[in-house]
Amino acid sequence: MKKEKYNVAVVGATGAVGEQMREVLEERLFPVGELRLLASERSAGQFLEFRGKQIRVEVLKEYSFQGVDIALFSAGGSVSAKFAPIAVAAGSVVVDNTAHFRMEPDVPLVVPEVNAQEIARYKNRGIIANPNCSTIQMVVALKPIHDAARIRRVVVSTYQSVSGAGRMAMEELSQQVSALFNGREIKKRKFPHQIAFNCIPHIDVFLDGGYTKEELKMINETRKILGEPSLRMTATTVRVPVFCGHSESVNIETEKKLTAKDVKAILREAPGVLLCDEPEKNIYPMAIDAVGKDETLVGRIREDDSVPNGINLWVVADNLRKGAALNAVQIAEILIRDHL
Ligand code: NAP
Ligand code: 3JM
Repeated sequence: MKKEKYNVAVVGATGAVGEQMREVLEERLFPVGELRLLASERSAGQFLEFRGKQIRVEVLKEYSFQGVDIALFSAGGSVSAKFAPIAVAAGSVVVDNTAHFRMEPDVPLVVPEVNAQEIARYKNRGIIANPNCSTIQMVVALKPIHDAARIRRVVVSTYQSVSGAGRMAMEELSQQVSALFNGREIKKRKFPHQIAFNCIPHIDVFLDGGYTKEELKMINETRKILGEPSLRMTATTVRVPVFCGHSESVNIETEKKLTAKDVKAILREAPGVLLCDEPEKNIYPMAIDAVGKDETLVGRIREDDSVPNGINLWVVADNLRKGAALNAVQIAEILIRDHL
């Protein structure tokens, strides 16, 4: 018999993503029985609101998952590495927001608008991985184009907001702006350089070949989600002094010719996409407009005449919502509807 309510744990509940998890669960009327809010000793004892009630934040422990049906993890890779298997052993299904399990072949990597059918494979390990924020919004825009004309190559450059690096990173941008206006010395903790009034072409660590881990995440995750292991793709990921909302310049080449008009018609109907493309009225996607929205905004659609079948797009979404919490909750909704 189907349950009416599900006990949900949010691991990393006090973080930038964790906060959005509570908001999205409440907004979408997810049938939550008990909500367990878990974090480190640093913030245990704090109270956070959910559906008008104050819930006490508990320290994440081995026994935290007793009676939990669904555990939403966003407390970093090492926390997921240790505690996701513990949650699964206690009977929870884990939706993990970190990079830790994403590329494991038996763990489904899911964006519901793109590959919801993969959710059924949660049974392998009890874990479903949520992709990187920059990957999610891009594949929401690319999937319908891929279905119509087969994408052969992708070149993406990102303009990623500081909220993607967590709460402290947002604080760092605020403090640097204030310090610079007041003639004080700036402090650097989360970013290797001043982020205020700057762009830093460096997200996550540098790996082989001069790429950052964030760039390789985008490439590998896109291939896995689209089921195209040899898709030709390259990425440059850049941190910009925006608080929330990631923007991306995406250049694609397709097998079949599509005009800009064709692409607009495809994206107008695409699930999870909001077409914002009226340049004559100065309408195009912007981070400040994407914040708080569920959709991925797509605009600046035009043909790239430097190659036979080229198209340029500008893709923007709320990285804490569609890029993290909303995508995870959408996965959980399908899980309870079809599988639990
Ligand atoms: P954040 O604002 O820094 O929050 C981190 C959260 O993790 C806090 O609740 C923190 O609790 C908790 N935490 C840290 N270490 C812990 C430990 N040892 N045990 C228990 N809880 C611990 O970071 P965020 O932006 O929310 O991101 C969290 C994670 O989600 C990232 O590390 C990443 O893997 C993933 N993610 C983030 C995004 C994004 O756009 N931000 C997108 C996709 C995935 P305390 O309050 O106790 O410190
Ligand atoms: C977004 O493990 C960590 O410290 C988290 C690093 C991180 C990640 C990640 O690799 O899981 C910060 C922000 C992500 C992500 O979504 O890939």
